Amino acid sequence: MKSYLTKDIRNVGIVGHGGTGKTQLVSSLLYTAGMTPKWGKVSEGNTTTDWDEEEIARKISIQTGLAFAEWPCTLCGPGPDNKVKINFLDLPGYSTFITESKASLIAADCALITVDAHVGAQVTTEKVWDYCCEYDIPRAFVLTWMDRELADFERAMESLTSVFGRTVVALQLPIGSERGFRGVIDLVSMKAHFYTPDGDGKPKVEEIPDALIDEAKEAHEKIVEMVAEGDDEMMEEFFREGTIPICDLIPGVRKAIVAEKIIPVLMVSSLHNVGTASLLTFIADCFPHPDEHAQVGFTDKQGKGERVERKYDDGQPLSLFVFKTLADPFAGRINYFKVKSGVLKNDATLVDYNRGSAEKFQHLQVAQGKVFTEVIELHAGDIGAVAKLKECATGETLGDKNSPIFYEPAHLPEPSITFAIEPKTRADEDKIGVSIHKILEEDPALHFSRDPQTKEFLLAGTGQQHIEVVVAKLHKRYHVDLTLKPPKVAYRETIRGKADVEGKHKKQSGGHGQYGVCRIKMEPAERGAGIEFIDDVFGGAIPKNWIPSVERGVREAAARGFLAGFPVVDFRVSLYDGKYHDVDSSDMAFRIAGSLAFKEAMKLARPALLEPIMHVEVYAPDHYSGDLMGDISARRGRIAGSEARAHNVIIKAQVPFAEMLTYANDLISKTQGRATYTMEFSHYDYVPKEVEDKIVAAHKAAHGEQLVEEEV
Ligand SMILES: Nc1nc2c(ncn2[C@@H]2O[C@H](COP(=O)(O)OP(=O)(O)O)[C@@H](O)[C@H]2O)c(=O)[nH]1
Ligand SMILES: [Mg+2]
Repeated sequence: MKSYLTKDIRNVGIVGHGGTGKTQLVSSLLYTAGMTPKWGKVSEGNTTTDWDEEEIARKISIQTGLAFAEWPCTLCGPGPDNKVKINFLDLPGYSTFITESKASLIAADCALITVDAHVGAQVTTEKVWDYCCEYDIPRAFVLTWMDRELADFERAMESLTSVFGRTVVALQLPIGSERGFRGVIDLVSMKAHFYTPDGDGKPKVEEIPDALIDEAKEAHEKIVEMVAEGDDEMMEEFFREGTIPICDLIPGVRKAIVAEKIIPVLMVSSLHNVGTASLLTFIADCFPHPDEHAQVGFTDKQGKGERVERKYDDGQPLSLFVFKTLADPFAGRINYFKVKSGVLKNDATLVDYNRGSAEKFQHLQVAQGKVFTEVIELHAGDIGAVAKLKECATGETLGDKNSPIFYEPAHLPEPSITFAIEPKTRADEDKIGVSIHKILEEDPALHFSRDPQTKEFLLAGTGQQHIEVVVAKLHKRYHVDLTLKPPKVAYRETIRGKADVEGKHKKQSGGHGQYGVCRIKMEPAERGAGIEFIDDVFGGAIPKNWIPSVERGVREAAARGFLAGFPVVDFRVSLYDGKYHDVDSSDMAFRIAGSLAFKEAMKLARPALLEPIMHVEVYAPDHYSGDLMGDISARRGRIAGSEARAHNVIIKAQVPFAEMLTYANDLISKTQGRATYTMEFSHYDYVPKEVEDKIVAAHKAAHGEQLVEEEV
């Protein structure tokens, strides 16, 4: 295949709410461009970018899919050499897997945000918009599902401008609506593109039908004004001629998009292949090439040192950034990377700057979904794949050994839910470490650890579905069988009152005795303070070297819990007096005294349970509003507010995490899957008394009553 120069490359991230049709769109664009002989459908499980077995089984995207199309660019003039290479990053949209989108969008230089033409902007639409802002990439909206019942161009535009502002502007008008959607009017060239539904995706270009001409002219003028604004040369031309000729308008629109002065809106029916060729031409003509996207590297991994300027330029020293690692059970590890500067040649040996090791790039490839094609070189800005590097993984920079540089990896949120997993057999337990390690390589949103107290294996991720997918992968790829236990709520204990007590440890059992006495005051501290220990001993009532022993005794006892075995936090202890014995006192004696004093104090200081409270946002069609708010109240939630968004409502609430464990499934069944929600940790708050009683009783039933008097 031809090797494309930087200016002829477009790296497009496809992002948007789950189910808006990103994967189907990429599949139809590839078919229209003649890249795939067969037209893949999500419903048939044969699209190019959802090729993983979990994706096919669940009919949703879970990980980044890579693909590319070659398509003519109008600005490059006629002839066989006028094609550009469009790299697509098909990114997951369901909230559980959105971290993957953020991690891979870092490789894009522009983004298409898909929006359901019936629903308008949704929770994830705003979220991916924020990612585009963070990476500072130009973007366009694509209205998808234009063929569906109740698809409504004007209402979708209203929704987008109300959420994202007046820079959002339509570059197309629909021809026909709902099942009669037949094409688009290109408002830049002022031509009508008529498509045959379920055809080859290429339009017949004709004059604009009379019925639409007035509307089209008005919309065209609006674009001209927006493009001319802030551009002196164009403004002059505009005033002189009253308009801007179409040959100057395409570069003008392009410039405005690249400068993020306008956010264009286009439209398609991916399922019926209407509008796809027009969209490809838009990407080739109006989206930036990599070198229009500023990049910066650093002299150190943390990005705290000096900046190093680099450009997407073949003439600069070679560097590349790995944005995604796949753990393929057959091919081994595959790394997706973006060439950030220089030209990468097949068989090159590079230095992995993060590890200081050498890596050989044998069999340089480009990916069309799971089909890899070898290439001889990749120019600055292009995206490629390579298998069998020794160690290198996501987030690392490689390059020329003489010109080290580090590119900052994506900032990903912490996992929000933790499950304990239990190997089914001894053989499973033996295999678990190695196989999970492979999955961790391809999934930066996953954390694996072991509970130091219970010795349970813990998997933390972005949601229940995320962990279920990991368990399914472990089973299918590595034949490791696990049982997923219900997630645990991380309760804490604290005190509401004060206490002033003595802890005395005295033992005389022949030979050496043990003796230590401490007096402490205990009181609540502010939320989040943890444990504060103050040394208030005067006149050597306890020698200096035993004071840390008392503190240790208090902290160890606090970690074991008092009411129900959860760590006690947010209190202050001041040690103000005590007694010791020249021979019988020891570190151990004072530790025990500290622990006894703590337990004594807990009895008096009105102990209480704390629970994590989550900030929850639910997004749903507005007629579910009453129902959903009632449901949140029933979950002990507090509604913080609700906002109308076109025909949808956003409900914001604070809800105890313990009541949210079943929410994902309950919300689907309450709304036939038409609502979505996001959830993040907000703060800790007291558990209501009747709930607390139940938790304490359950703990006692499981662990017996020995808590208070147990030995250190
Ligand atoms: N009628 C219709 N269905 C579509 C269209 N685009 C996607 N779909 C369907 O919507 C579902 C979700 O599509 P998919 O591409 O997986 O969405 P993604 O989550 O955004 O990648 C699939 O069943 C598609 O067949 C469209 O333009 N029209
Ligand atoms: Mg998808």
